[in-house]
Amino acid sequence: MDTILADIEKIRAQFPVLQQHVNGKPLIYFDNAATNQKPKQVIDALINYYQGYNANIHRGIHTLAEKATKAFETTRHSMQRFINAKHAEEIIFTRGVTESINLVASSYGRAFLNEGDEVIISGLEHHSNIVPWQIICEEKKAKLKIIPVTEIGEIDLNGYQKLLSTKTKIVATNHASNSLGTINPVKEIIRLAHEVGAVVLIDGAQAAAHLEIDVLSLDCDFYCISSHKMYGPTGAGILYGKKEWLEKMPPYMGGGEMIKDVTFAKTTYNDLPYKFEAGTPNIADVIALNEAINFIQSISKEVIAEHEQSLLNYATKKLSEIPSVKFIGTSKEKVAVLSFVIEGIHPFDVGQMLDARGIAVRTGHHCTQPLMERFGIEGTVRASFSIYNTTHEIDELAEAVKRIVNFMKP
Ligand code: 7TS
Repeated sequence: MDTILADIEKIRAQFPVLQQHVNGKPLIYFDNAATNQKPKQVIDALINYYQGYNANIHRGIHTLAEKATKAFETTRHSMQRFINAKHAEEIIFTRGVTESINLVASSYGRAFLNEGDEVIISGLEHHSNIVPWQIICEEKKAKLKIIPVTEIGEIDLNGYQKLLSTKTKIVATNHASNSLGTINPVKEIIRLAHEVGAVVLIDGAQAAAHLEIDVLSLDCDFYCISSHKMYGPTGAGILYGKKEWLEKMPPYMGGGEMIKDVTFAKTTYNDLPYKFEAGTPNIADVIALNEAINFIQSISKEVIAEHEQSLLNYATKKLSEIPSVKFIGTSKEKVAVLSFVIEGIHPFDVGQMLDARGIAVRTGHHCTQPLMERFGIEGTVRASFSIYNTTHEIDELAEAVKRIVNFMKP
């Protein structure tokens, strides 16, 4: 069942970037896990802000400043509903997932990590959910432990349970893997971490546009989202944090907006969420993010997931018919990411040859070098699908891969 098919041309028409040829061929955009394309309503929101009411927020009393502030805060409330957070002040605007994770590692880590404590991450993580923990663990003399990954690219839950102990202070993992697509059993991961008193951060970069997110039901302590992976602009994102933690955490950056009162002797900090929003934020992009949420909700996550799953199944079937293609990551529960290698051909060469036919994929380690090492490879070719992709485009990909295989045959 794929409800969207009847309307696919209407959906595609909303994305101006798709209406072009690349290297003489109609663009086929399969690099959605890196960043997905923006519907016209998001682009219009950016233009409307800059042309109509560009002003700094929260400080001015003039009309434009009030209008901009209202639009900015509207996104906070939309995001609260989008992820089912209890309070709007639990939504902190950041530049994206990378900054959100760094904020927690630095602020929570500085306040609550001690020598000998342990932080657990999984072997499936993006470098953004590895390096910030390495930095704070080194500083605090804490230990970083890694949950093993199984042969099909899933988190090994038994291995995870063996790592958990009263020394565990933080568990951080992604909701879905950017390299393999694996959807992780985050609810179970969170429940088990809470049993030993650890807090849990979920990197939702690859979930926000594809999966229902309900932070109350998940009961995660922190959840991170990047706007640009959910049809919104680059340079914006959120950190969701439970109020009880955010209130106890020290500021991440100092500056304007995050203070109540400053003297040279002592500064008092602002209330949530502003305590974590120092300086002029990314006003335009946060305002336009609201339109990305509206776009997703106008279709519904359920219908989006249904379409993307049918594309994933179709692509898996088509590419599995090509003998030298080997999939990396074959979990049953996946978002629409298909990673593969072709025997004897470097992923980079495959990417270049696909680009020559107007097909955009990502090749390489996808910022998950330890995961690539786990599979004994340097990288993969990754095709990731979105609401505007079609089975016809997948036929083109399969045809192109077949040609590459034949062309490169020794
Ligand atoms: N975590 C995951 C799971 C990701 O996929 C990414 C970006 C990040 C964190 C970092 O997000 P950012 O918005 O702060 O950059 N992933 C990718 C990718 O797969 N290809 O390009 C960027």
